[in-house]
Amino acid sequence: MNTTTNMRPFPAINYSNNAVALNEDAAQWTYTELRQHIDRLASGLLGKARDLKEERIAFFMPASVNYVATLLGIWRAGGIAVPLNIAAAMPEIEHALSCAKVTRLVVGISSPAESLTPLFSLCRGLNIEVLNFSDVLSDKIMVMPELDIERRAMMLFTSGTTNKPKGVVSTHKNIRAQITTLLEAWNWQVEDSIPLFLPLHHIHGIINVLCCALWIGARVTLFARFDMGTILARVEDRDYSVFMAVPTIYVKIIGELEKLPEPRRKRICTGFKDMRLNISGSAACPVKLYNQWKELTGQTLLERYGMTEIGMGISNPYFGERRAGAVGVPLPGVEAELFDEAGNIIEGDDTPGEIRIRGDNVFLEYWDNPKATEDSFIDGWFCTGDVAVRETGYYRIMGRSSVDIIKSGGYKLSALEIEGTLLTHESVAECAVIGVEDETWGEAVTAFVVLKPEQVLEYAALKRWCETRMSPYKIPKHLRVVESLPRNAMGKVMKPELKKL
Ligand code: MLC
Ligand code: AMP
Repeated sequence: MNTTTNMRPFPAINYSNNAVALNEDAAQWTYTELRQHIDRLASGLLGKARDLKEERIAFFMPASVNYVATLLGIWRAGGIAVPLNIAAAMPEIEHALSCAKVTRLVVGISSPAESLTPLFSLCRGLNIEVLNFSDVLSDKIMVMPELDIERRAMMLFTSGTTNKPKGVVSTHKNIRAQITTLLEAWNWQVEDSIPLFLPLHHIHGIINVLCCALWIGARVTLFARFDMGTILARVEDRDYSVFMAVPTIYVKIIGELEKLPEPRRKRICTGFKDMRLNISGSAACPVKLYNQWKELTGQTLLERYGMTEIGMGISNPYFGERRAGAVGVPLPGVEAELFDEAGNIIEGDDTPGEIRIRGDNVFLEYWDNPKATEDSFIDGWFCTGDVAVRETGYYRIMGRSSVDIIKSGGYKLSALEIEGTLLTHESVAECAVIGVEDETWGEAVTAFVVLKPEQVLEYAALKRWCETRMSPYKIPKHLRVVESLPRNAMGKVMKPELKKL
C-alpha cells in the first residue's frame, strides 16, 4: 500500500457536498462551509509554517462546529490533536497539558471568560500560548502539508491501572482503520442523521459518531451535553436514523419515558423504533436493559466492544443475530483472540481468556511512556485486560483482570488515581476505592476510608472537597468509614473482600 497518500484529514470526505454536515442549535453547516472553516483554522494555526510537525495542540471546547473545525484543522495542518475534558478539574488538565507537552491551547469563543481564568493562569505557568478560536481563523488559505499516514494524529487520555491517565496516541492510519471498519459493519449511509451528545475527549463520541458520520457524508446534530428533553423531542420528530449511547443513557431515557403520559411516550418510542440502528457500548449492557429497550421501542440494541487504544474491536452484526449480553464477533480488519494465562491462543468456545487485539486500528503508543507501551503488547498483540468467553463464536465479556479499573456511566476510572487524591485529604489515613454494581451507572465509585485519630468525615464534605480536585464523575457516590482495611499477608488491600461489604 502506498502510505504517503494525499492524507488530508479525511480523504474520503466529500467537501463539495452541499448537504448539511452539522447542526448546532438553530444553525446548519454544509460540508462546503465546514471545509472552509477547517481550512481557515488550519491556516491560522500554520501561520508561516508549512507543517505543524506533530505539535501537540490542545483544545477546550464543548461539542460545536468550532470543536469539529479545530480537530480536523489540526489534522489537516499536521499537528497532534489533544481534546481536553471540559468537565475536568484543574489538576487533571494540568496533568494532560504537561504530559502531552502541549504548546498551544485553543479555547471556544462562547465560553464565559471568567470561568476560563484558572485555565489561563495554568497555561501561563506552563508556558502554553492560549488562542481564541475566532482569532486563529485566517482569511488567507495556506497550502496544506502532504502527510504520511503513519504520522501521529491524536492523543486521548485514558485511565488505567496506574495512578495518572496515560496519553493514547493514534496515527492517521489507526483513525482511518477505526472509522472504515464501522462504516462497513454498521452499514453507514449518506442519508444518516445522528445526535452527538457524548463527551468529545473520548473515542465513542469522536470516532464512532462524529468521524464516521462525516466520512460517509451524513448529518450530525451537536449537543454540548446530554440534553435529554431536546433529544427526545427530536426523536419524536423523527430527526435521527441512528442513535449511539452508553448503557447509562438508555437507563436514563427509560426512566424518563416511564414518567411521560402514554401518548407522548408512544410517539418517542415510535421515533426510536423507526430508526435504522440503536447502538450501546463503552460498558456492559445488562440483558435486562436490552430486553426493556426492545419491549419499549421494538429496537434490538446492537452492542459492541471497544477501547481507547483500539477503537472498536468486536461488534454484534448489523445483519444477523444481535445477542443479548454478548458483544458479537471481531469487526472487519480487526484480529481478536482469547489468550490463556500461559499466553496460548484459546481455540473454540467456552474457555475464558484475555482479549488481545491486532490490526491497523490499534494505537501507536502511550505518549512519552515506552515502558507502558511495551508492557501492553505481547508478540504484536495489544493486551486489553478484559476477560471474555466465546459462545458459538460470539464474545461475551466476563470482566476485567484488574479490580482497579471502574466503569461508571461509560467513563473508565482508575481506582488508584482516586485513592491518590483522597489520600491528600487531611483527615484520611488510608483508603481503598472500588466499583460497586449499580443499575444506573454500571458501577458506582465507592470509597472505604480509615480516618486519622480524632477526625470525622461526612459524605457531603468529602464531595465538596473533591469538586475542585477531580472530574465530577470520579467523585465517590458512597463513603464508608472503617476501622481498618482488609489486607493480605503482603499488606495489599483485598478489594474483593471490600466488595462483599
Ligand atoms: C455524570 N455523573 C456521573 C457520571 N456522569 N457520575 C458517575 N458516572 C458518570 N459517568 C454525575 C454528575 O457528577 C452529577 O452528580 C450527576 O451525575 C448529574 O450530572 P449530569 O452531567 O447532569 O449527568 P448526565 O448529563 O446525565 O451524564 C450522564 C452521562 C455521562 C451518561 C450522559 O456520564 C456521559 O456522557 N457518559 C459517557 C462517557 C463516554 O462517552 N464514555 C466513552 C469512553 S470511550 P451530582 O452529584 O453533582 O448530581 C470507551 C470506548 C468504547 O469507553 O468502547 O466506547
Ligand atoms: P476506555 O478505556 O474508556 O476506552 O474503556 C474501554 C473499556 O470499556 C474496555 O476495556 C472494556 O472494559 C469496557 N467496554 C467497552 N465496551 C464494552 C462492552 N460492550 N461491554 C463491556 N465492557 C465494555
